[in-house]
Amino acid sequence: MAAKRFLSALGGVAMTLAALPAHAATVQVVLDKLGFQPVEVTVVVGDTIEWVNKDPFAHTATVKGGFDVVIAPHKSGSMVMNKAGSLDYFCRFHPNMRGRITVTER
Ligand SMILES: [Cu+2]
Repeated sequence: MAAKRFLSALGGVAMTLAALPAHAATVQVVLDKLGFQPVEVTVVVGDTIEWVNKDPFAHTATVKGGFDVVIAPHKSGSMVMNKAGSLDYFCRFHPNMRGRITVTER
């Protein structure tokens, strides 16, 4: 009886851990003076990238064939990274602005 109760409690804990993105983090990338800082970030599946634009003009974080986040001047924009892989992105308005996100499996 006690063992069964213990096992079901364990099951409950495991389910809670799986359901809760308890460790999901938000990683900030600052857009300042026409650059992404840091240029390269590594995150885990489920994490959010938040781009914080300190410039007085708009930027984008754009992945060819992928997402396109427009970040207004002095605002921020974010995107959840839900697939593992490597993403090269750039700003559509300033194509010299480039960055890379590496998303690893949890
Ligand atoms: Cu830009």
